[in-house]
Amino acid sequence: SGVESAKKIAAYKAVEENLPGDAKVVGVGSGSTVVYVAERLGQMANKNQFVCIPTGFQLKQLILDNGLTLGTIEQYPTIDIAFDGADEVSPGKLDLIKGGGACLFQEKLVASATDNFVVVADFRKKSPQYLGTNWNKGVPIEVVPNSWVYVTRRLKELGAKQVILRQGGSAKAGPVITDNNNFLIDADFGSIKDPAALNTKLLAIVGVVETGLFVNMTKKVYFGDEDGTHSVWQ
Ligand code: DER
Repeated sequence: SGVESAKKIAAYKAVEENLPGDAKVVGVGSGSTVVYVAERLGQMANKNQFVCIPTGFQLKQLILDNGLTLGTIEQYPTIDIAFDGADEVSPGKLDLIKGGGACLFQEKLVASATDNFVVVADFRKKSPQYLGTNWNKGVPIEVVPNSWVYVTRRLKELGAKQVILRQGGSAKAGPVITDNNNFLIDADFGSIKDPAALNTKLLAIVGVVETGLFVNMTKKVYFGDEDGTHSVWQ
């Protein structure tokens, strides 16, 4: 499909054009687009020279499936380059909404451990201006389980229009449990004109572990476009 081939070209071009020949530690995020990042890394001639740092259970498996060497962020707290997907990207500052895949904590940890954070996404993820425009499922927020009702109250006081504890649906009775044994709340703030300010307010709420607002962290974004080409925002 147009979306699937867009994901693939974004991922392949991002790896081909940014993976340093002497890379030692490579972070790989979560989701469906980074599947192609792991695939392309697995084809690189220098694949045995670097270790890959996962951002959750999905990526541990994907790294091993592609014959890549698995490392941990405990062993490698400094990462040469990291690739990850996004749910929405704002033009200009390249701020992101992430967390659609419920892996935002380890994704943000890996993204903060590198100076070379490269995002890969299909054309649907481009925001026309502000975050919260195309992505309408709210800002994903990881919370300590027993704080979720209190955090919900505080988010509504901050002006969230809708606050939902993410449920497992048909996959799991009850709330989604993250890879870090926490809950996820999706808080809809509509169009977000100042993601940095909102992120600061969210992080100040007791019980909030991390947010899906990736502010001032992204170096480049590779998009696969509908016409089969790719474009780069930086
Ligand atoms: O949760 C995330 O932030 C993931 O990176 C994910 O949402 C990216 O989406 P994708 O499956 O369309 O790549």
